[in-house]
Amino acid sequence: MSRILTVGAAQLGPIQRADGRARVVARMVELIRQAKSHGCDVVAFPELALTTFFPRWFMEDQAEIDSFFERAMPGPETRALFEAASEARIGFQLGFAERTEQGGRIRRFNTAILVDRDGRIAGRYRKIHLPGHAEHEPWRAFQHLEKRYFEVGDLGWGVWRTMGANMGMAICNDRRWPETYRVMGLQDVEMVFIGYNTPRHNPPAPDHDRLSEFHNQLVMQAGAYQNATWIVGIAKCGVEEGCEMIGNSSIIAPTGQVVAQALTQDDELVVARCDLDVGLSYKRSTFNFARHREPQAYRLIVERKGAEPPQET
Ligand code: ING
Repeated sequence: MSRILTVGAAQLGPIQRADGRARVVARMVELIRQAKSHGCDVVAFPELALTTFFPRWFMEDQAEIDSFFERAMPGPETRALFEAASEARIGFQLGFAERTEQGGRIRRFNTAILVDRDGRIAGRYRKIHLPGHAEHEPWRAFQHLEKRYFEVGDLGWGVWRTMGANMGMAICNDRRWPETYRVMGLQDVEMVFIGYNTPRHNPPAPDHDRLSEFHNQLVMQAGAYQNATWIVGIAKCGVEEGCEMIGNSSIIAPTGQVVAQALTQDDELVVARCDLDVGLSYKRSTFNFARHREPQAYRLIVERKGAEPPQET
């Protein structure tokens, strides 16, 4: 008896600065309605799905910055999303900016949660790989101040047994680092949700721009195959406040194949029937970690942060 999970990647088109949360939640509820009509068991939304991608601006007024963060989840404006999903008996994954009081101080994270069919938060992840910079760099066409507005996540990459599968999460830049997938692979993950907001233009390396979708797929297809897991990549995309972000939302099988992909850079539900047992033949052969891995040879990966060239011989 195969274990089929019908998954909806709920890609979101642009959210402008003036678009309130209620308007965005209404768009998300419409995607849940579509997901219900396609028999989806779970729907995944992008990174920072409730607001425009605010790290593109340099801000110093903490109240203005905090206007992009959620103090409660669900909160007054997101409760409608939780209610729509639980009424539809659909679980979901949601990315948002989290402001929380922890250890007697305010902490701010780029967060994603996994919510089951009953509306219960089953898992939480806080983004670890924060790209960009911490200070204002006016030479850039737009800023990328994730290192200024968020702390590095403190939860690691967890894997939770929920909705009949071993599910994990990562966020955007995490998908470019192989360690992200392997930490979850070592927890026998079967499906990883990765929301992203990826500007097409990368000011420090404009020659990479034309390869944006290729790199997006390359890293997720590799991560899926090398860890025998499904990967659901979900974009917030289109032109937000003059800044284009790529779509290319994809549902990728443990074989490494893209089984479904978005066609637009707008709100678009991408659906696939995912057989959770497809990864088994890989976990039992090529990627039988217990049989084939040699951790004693991998120490540099943990002990060294930056690359150090060989000594002159
Ligand atoms: N965005 C981008 C990402 O990793 C980026 C940052 C853009 C990196 C282009 C490299 C090239 O997809 C976020 N939010 O991490």
